[in-house]
Amino acid sequence: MEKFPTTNKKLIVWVNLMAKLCSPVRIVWINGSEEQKQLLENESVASGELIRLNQDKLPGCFLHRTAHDDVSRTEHLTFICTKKKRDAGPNNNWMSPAAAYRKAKTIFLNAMADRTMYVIPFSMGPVGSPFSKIGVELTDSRYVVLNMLIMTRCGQDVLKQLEAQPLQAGAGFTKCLHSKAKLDINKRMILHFPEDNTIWSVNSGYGGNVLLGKKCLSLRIASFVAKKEKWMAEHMLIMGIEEPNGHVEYVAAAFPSACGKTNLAMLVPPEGLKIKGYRIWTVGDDISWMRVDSDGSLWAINPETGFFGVAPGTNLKSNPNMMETIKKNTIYTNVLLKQDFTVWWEGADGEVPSEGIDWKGNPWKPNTLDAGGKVIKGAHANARFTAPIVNCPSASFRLEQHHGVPISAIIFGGRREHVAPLVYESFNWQHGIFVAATMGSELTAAQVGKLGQVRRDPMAMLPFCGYNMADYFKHWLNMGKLMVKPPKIFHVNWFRTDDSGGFLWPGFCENLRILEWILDRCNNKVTAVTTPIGYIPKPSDIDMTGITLSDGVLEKLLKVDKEEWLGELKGIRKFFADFKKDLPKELMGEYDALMERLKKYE
Ligand code: GTP
Ligand code: SPV
Ligand code: MN
Repeated sequence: MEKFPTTNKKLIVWVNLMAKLCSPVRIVWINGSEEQKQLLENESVASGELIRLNQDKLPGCFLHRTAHDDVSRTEHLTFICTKKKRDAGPNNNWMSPAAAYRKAKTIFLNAMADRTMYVIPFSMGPVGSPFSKIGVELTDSRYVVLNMLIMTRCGQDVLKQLEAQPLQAGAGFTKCLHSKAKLDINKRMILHFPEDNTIWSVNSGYGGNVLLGKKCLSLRIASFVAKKEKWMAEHMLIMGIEEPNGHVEYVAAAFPSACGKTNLAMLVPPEGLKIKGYRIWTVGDDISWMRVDSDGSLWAINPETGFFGVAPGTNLKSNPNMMETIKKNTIYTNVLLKQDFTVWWEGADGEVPSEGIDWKGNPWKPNTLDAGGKVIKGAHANARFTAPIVNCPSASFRLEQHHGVPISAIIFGGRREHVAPLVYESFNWQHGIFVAATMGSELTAAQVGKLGQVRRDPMAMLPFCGYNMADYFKHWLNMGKLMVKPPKIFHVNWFRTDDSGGFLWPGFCENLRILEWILDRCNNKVTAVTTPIGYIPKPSDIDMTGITLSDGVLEKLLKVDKEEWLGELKGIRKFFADFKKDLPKELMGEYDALMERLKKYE
């Protein structure tokens, strides 16, 4: 056994205790060195966990395939384990901590008997920033280690920071235990113990379930901590929009999984707007930690250092910056392997390959049907890549700044064929929280469930809020009171369809036109039309230089339909009812006011 490279007693005791439970053959501490990373890559290739891709075309890149039933987050197997069931809320699956530990211990027992246990000290946020939190993940998966090395700041610097931390509230580390065990879906559990600052995940090897710094720590545990410490942990991208005069305004945007955060965060200005000289700076594509700084504004950091992005649909047209980002030092998961050891997915650039090895590891040819008559996909719909932010041509120059960036606007959005207009602005902070708390979206391949079904996904946090969402709404209301000038709150929908199901809005880079209106509103440069649901743009205030939509399409995109919204209110009422008397009265007040405004609307 290697000597432990730390003097932190709590850490030493805990690692020993977990090792006793899982019985690994050895313990290896991740130090963050290039040398150790290469060793792990070589071992992974030898064991078959990774396939080394064509090093001329994709230097430093690898392919990984998960188990066939382990391809997206399993929300039904994800639990918040608090002493009181009420504290987990109707938005979470709940287990008592005692029952959860007891059950999980039987699964973790000797789970690493023939394996190495890796100890990954990691920092979410720049090491030493007042925003940052430290975690330590124990895992028996090299794939997890190599992904964590891309997604977080790992290694010796973090251990040093942990040792230097004074014994203050908020210090310490999140104890994260992961084992692939037998990848048995029937014994898969993703357990969060916010009261113990602990996460246990077992029998999965899929990203969101096992890269414990990501959704588990940075959202579920962090949201719980953030409420206590008066800050916010959100499922949001952060981007800077450099205006023609060189001034950069930052916005944060929350869309549910696979609804366009990554694409928006790194968009390239469209032809028609290029002449204005806009430039986009990517701060983050998935998670935002925000706090009120001494100036009374809301400041945000991205706690991660990498992207874990959806592959299908990513191409030079939809996301040229990402195509550049994933050319090197990238781990691809569940994509198609081409004959020349490069990769492909549905919606990639160029021609469909004539053959390859599909995400399940089977020989593949286009348009082959499965037993049920469905076309066999080369890549899984939730195939992903893990790539370092620093590879991204639009990576913000403020990524390492300890205080982050100031946020001018918060944008919420969902995937809605109908009802929600292209963009609208809330009347004020409280109304904005109502808009966010009631947002709906159609399910995607990022979660296990029925595709296309609309579900309420408040703030895009339904799967990630680590406590009772009624208390989360209260926390949002309270945060507004701490700010001198809270950001304006908007809602967008890129996914409205026409009668034949086609998207009405071209989306992707064209979304900058909507961001432009949003910033104009923040800077009081344009007036707007008042509707019952909020302010919408006058069509003439959206700069459409360079694109033409058919007559009436923009009006259709911006339409607020009274009957549709009255229907929407029914769904909202049903959703609110789940929170019983815990729901903040302000939200019911907003509901009633919207109802009144709609009744009067023609
Ligand atoms: P997570 O990583 O799961 O949190 O998702 P994300 O929100 O980052 O999603 P991502 O940007 O990867 O979006 C994935 C899907 O949204 C792909 O199918 C894209 O093609 C689609 N998409 C993104 N932006 C747009 C848009 O403006 N219009 C349309 N129609 N589709 C979009
Ligand atoms: C999401 O599903 O929202 C993701 C991917 O960002 S995962 O990390 O797997 O949760
Ligand atoms: Mn996400």
